[in-house]
Amino acid sequence: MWGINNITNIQGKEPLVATSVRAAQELGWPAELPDTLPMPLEPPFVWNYTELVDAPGGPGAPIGTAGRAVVILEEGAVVEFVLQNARALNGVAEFHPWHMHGHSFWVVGQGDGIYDPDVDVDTYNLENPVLRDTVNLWPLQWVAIRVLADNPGVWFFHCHLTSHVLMGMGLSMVVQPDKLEALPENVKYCAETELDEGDTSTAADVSTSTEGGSTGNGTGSSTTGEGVRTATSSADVVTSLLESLVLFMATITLLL
Ligand SMILES: [Cu+2]
Repeated sequence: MWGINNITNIQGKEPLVATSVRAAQELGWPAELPDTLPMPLEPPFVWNYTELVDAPGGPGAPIGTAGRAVVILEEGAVVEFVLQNARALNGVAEFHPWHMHGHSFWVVGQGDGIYDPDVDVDTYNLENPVLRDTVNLWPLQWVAIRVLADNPGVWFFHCHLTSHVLMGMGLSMVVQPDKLEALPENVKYCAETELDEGDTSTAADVSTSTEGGSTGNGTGSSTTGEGVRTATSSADVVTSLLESLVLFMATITLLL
């Protein structure tokens, strides 16, 4: 399994967007989301990420929890993620193409070794950073991105290697779900979704019948986002931070 700040992301029984909309409607926003693990702002355990976990100073063993990893955001928040590649337990450092749904982000920094905010922030490109929805986290490197959370919904941010995402390398950004439309009544628990008695409709029928229906902009995992912003506005957003969330990522594999 992979861990991000010691959390292995696993899918819950209920779609996270349903959990989020209900909590936002009942409790207001921001709200605590049931059955989720909020991502800590910094790694709970710090060691030399370019060395094995059992190297001197390391934790000595894989540590962590598993659940629905979330970052709870208000619309308009400017967020900085620092992704730190860490050597896996088998000694290999892999690369990870991290992809964000719902938003594009600016790649403001990238470097070798272990991220050091006292040094590396000064190397950021805040003048004309590239705008992307995927960035490679190379072996034993770090990368810093900034994103304007301006698209209400539940958006997966994850390594795009299929085996890695299935092994838990991802998190969900939950952005202002109180602004979503109510979900359709037939959004059920994932494990309980089934045809109603007497429902003989085919998949094609379902596709046709739902076409044109509006389910809000956060009910799926659309990769289309809301389009690309211009470089002119990127500089404005990148340099005029209203709120900055620094998030480290530490990756761990469990030996099977
Ligand atoms: Cu990966």
